[in-house]
Amino acid sequence: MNSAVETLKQWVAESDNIVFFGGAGVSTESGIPDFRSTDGLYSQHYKYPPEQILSHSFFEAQPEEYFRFHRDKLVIEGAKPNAAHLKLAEWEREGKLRAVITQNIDGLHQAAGSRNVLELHGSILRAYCARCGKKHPADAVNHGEGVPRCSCGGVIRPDIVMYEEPLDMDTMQAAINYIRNADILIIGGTSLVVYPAAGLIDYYGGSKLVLVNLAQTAQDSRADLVIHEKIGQVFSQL
Ligand code: CNA
Repeated sequence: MNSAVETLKQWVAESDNIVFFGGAGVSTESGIPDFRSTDGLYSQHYKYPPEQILSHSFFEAQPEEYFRFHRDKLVIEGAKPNAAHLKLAEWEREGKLRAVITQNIDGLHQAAGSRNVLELHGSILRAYCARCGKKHPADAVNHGEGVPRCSCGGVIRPDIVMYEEPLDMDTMQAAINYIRNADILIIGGTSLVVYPAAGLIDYYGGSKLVLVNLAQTAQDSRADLVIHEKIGQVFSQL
């Protein structure tokens, strides 16, 4: 175990107020591609960049293309929580971790047993009618062909926050409160470039800011501990 991981282990052992804030890199070891890694969705040369397809205006203008991408790239059959998801759930059960704040939409934290999960960008495991708001099983969105329709004629959409759409303010405020009051803030698997979520780091005022990310981020210099390794591999040592 290297000395940074050793230090993190020590900090975790002493704390009962850990908050975790993560992104797509938390799930790559579960087989779900992120956006910005070399084998991430940006490098896969889809017809349009992911941020364009996952935008509200694109969804409205070209729903067929949206659903093709959604089913092809966002829904990964059989993906299971990895060591990072499992460790976070364990810390919560032990009373050490207060909240998981995630930009992910894959539901893997809950699958691992985490209960207090703040999903900033929603979840592909929920769906609703874009016209009448009726809730629908996510299956219609995640599987099958073409554009799924509600009995009212509206399009059934995933309960995710698309680009150009606002984040839920209550979820954002709750995330801010957890981060403001955290003893240790561990940020993992996120490039910290997608706002407003990336701005959450500004609310942490403590002295144990930990970044666990494969690639460097623009925020590395602010952290008290930086680990450029795979998060599942790191967390399996904690
Ligand atoms: P991103 O911009 O793709 O950045 C991911 C970061 O994680 C990169 O800096 C990588 O270096 C790093 N990384 C990749 N694998 C690992 C690993 N095993 N261990 C540690 N670090 C790793 O993704 P962000 O989350 O920062 O961007 C925000 C978007 C991506 C959010 O809106 C997400 O909803 C969206 N997204 C989510 C998923 C998902 O739900 N699993 C998948 C793809 C994209």
